[in-house]
Amino acid sequence: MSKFPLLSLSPLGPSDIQEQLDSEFECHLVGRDGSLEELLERVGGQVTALVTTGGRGAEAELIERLPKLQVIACYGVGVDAIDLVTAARHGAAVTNTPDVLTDDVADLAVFLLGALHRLIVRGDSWVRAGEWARSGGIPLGRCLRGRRAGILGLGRIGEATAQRLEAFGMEILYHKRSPLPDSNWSYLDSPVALAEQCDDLIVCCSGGSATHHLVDEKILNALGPESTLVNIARGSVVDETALVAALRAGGIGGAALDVFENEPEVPEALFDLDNVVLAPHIGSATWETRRAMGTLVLDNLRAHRDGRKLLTAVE
Ligand code: 8YV
Repeated sequence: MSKFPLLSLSPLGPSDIQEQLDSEFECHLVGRDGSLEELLERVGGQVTALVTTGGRGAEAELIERLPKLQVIACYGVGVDAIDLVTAARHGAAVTNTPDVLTDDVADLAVFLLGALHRLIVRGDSWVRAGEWARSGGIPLGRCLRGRRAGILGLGRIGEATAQRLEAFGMEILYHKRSPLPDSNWSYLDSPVALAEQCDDLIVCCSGGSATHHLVDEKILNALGPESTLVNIARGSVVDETALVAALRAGGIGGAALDVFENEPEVPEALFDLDNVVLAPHIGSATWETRRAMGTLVLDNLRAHRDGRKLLTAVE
């Protein structure tokens, strides 16, 4: 069988997954095999598949330079950075990696919220700096038990996050397009109403134009100084300028963030705030999950190459 030429914008997770991709396909990897521009000039006219990540995506200009493109395989669940309209116009199918990362991303939401309220990061710095012995303990934290978690976007990741937080004794409130038919979780019919009612707003919705700056100054005001924000979804969902202003002015009580508007840039105005926990977009970043995501990318590419139905096509 002739090898299937593909352009990959990023290596796939654990190295054995990338080795598998290299052995089964004619993989042209940006960085390793040349710059994007060099590879586009060299093989852009032949490649039939593009491998990208949730963060990198594929813009219209790139898709348009791949005239034989048939499939875009995204190593990530979020496809908001892929120009789906242009892909469809070019007849290119898009696949992503849902389900396999749900648990890790939901776990991280809980860990971030716990780290924020129990002052884990602050305590770590305190110990390392010798302040425990010098100055005594750090201030008291807050327990999760009894707080109201507001889940903004109750899809797979939102639901898994809610289940975990419920196990910590939190009350679950949520907003999505329509309420769940049978649930003891409380439905709020707007993001503002959710922000007003909850203690911790957990952003779990998809990115993209429909949710761009959904969490704006109005929502942050509705949260108020006793409440916090956790974002494990996409940086674009939160108006970062408004968030920084609210945090600096004490307009909200704190934030734990895994995603940012212009990754890997993070506003320096957050660095000296004690009530902020920052993570470098690690929601799915475990060996186990990255292996499962890489395997799913491979399986989708194999299915396409062999003329079988794609496993996880984005509809
Ligand atoms: C990954 C993600 O960080 O799934 C997504 O949409 O943002 C993350 O899981 C990314 O796609 C892999 O680099």
